[in-house]
Amino acid sequence: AALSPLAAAPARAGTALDRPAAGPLGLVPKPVSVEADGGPGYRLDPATSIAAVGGGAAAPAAYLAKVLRPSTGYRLPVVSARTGRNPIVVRVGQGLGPAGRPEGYGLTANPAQVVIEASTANGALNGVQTLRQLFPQWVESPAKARAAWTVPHVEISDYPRFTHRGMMLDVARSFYPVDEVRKYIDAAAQFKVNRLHLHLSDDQGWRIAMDAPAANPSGIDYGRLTSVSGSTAMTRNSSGQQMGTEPGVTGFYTKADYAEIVRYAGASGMTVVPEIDMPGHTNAALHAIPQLNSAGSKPALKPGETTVPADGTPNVGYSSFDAANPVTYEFTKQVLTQIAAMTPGPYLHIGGDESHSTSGADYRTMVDAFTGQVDALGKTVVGWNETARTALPRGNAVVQYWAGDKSAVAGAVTGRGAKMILSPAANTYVPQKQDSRQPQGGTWACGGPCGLDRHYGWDPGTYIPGTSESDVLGVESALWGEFIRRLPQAQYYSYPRLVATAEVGWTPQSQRDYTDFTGRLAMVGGRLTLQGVNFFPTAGVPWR
Ligand code: TNX
Repeated sequence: AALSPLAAAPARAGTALDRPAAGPLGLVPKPVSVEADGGPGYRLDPATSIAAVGGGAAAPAAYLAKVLRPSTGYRLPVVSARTGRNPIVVRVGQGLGPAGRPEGYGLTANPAQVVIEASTANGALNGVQTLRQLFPQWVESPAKARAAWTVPHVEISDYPRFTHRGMMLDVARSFYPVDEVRKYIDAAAQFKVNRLHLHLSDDQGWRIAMDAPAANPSGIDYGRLTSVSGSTAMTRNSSGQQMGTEPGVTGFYTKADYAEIVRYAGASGMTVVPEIDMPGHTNAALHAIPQLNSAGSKPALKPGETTVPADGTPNVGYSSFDAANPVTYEFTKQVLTQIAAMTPGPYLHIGGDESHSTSGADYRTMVDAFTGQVDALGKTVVGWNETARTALPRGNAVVQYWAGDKSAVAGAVTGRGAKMILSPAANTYVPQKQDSRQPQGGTWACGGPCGLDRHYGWDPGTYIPGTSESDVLGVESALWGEFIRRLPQAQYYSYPRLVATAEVGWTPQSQRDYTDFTGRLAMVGGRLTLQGVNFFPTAGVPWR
C-alpha cells in the first residue's frame, strides 16, 4: 500500500487526515509534515533486523537497537544491508531526507518495513527519536513487556526550525556526577534537544580539571581550581537559610569525565557548549588561585588573606577579575585553550553576566580580551546578553539573551553579525516555579509561577525587535542550581517545560498550538513515567 506523496497536501475531508497532523500520534516535537491514513502499519517481531546503510547510519541504528531491545526482548541485530521480511532500515547519504536540512529526516512505515532517511547521522537520529514515539509507550519499559510492537502507517518529512535547541545544566552551584548527566541527556535527546550547555564555573565552585601547562609564567597551580574549589558549592543564603533540601553537591569532572560526557552527548545527537563564567561570577577561581587576587579584583582581600574566602551564598555581582592584572589574561587563555582542546563542538561560552562590581570600562577590556582569545582558538564565542555591548568578534559570536536590554542584542546582531540564543527567563528558566504546588523556586521572572504555557507560548522569531528569524541560532532551557539538588529535582523543575522549549525550537510557529501540544504531551507522560523521569504533572494537561 503506497502512500500518497508527502508534504503540503491539504487534508482530505472525511479521512483521518482531518485530524491535526501528529495530534493523535503523540509526536513531540510536532513534525513538519505527517501523513497517517489509518492504513495497515508496521509490526516489529523477533526476527526483525535493523539495517544501517551508508556511512553514518551505524550509530543511529545502534541507538535505536539500544532503545528497543530491553522492552521487546528481541535481538534486533544491526546489520549493514537490508535483510529479512520486515526490517527497519536506517539510510544516511547525500541527497537523502529533506533537501538542505542536515538535521531533517524522512520516515516511512508500512507493513513491509520502516525506512528512516537522512543526509547526516544526526538527521537519522532525529528520525529514530520519532520512530520511538510511534511505538506503543511500553517500548520505554526498562524490562521486557508483552505488547504488540506496532507502528501506524505513516509518512513523515521533518526538520528543525532552529539549529540550537539547548538545555543548560548549572553544575557549578550544585554538581551532577557523570551518570546523572548521562540520564539528563537521555531524557532530553528523545525530544531532539541537541545542545548541552554546561555552566562549569561560578562563585560557588569550579567543576572542570585543568592540567599543569608546560609554560606557566606566573607559576599558577591550576590543580587548585578543582582540589580547592571543586569541594565548595551552594550552601546558605546571607540570612543563614539553607539553599535547597541539602547543601549543594560538591565535585568536579576530570578530563576523562568530560570526554565521556562529550562522547555520550555526541552519541545522543548533542553538542557540548562549555561555559567558564567571567569576569564576574568568579569567586571560586579567585578563592583557588592567589595570583588572580590583585588590587582591582573583587572582593578585596582582607589583611592576612592570600585568596578570597569561599562563598556558598546565592549572592551575585560581587566578584570580579582584575582588568589591570596581566595574570587575568594568562589564566583565561590557559583555561580557554585547555577547554577548546577537549571540546569538539564549535562553541565556547565565556559567561559575562551580572558583573556588577566591574566598571564598564574594565568589563569591556576583559570581555574583549576573552572573546578575542576564543576567536583565536578557532571557536565561536558565546556570551550572556550583557556581552552584546562589547566588540564581539565580527561574524563569529553568539549572544545568549536572558533578561534586560533587547536593543543591545539587536545592535550586536546588526553591527557585529552576531547570532542569538534566546533563553528569556520567563519563557525558559526552569528554577522558576512552574506551579504554586512546587515548594521552592523563583517567581521573579513572571511575578508568580512561570507555567508550561509561558514556556510554550512565545515566538523566538519575533522576540528581539530589529532582528529576523535567521539571526536566531535557537532557544535554550536553563536549569540554574541555587536550590536544585541532583537529578530527580532537576527533572522535577525542568520537565515538562523543557519539552515545550524543545518544540519551540523545532516546530514551525504556524503549526504550534498549546492545546494541541498538551494533548500530545499527555501521551508522552506515560513514556516519561516508564523511563523514570521525575516530571511535574502540570495542571491542565490531560495526562492519561
Ligand atoms: C541570573 S541568568 C543568573 C544566574 C542565576 C539565575 C537564577 C544569568 C545569566 N545569571 O547566576 O543562577 O539568575 O537565579
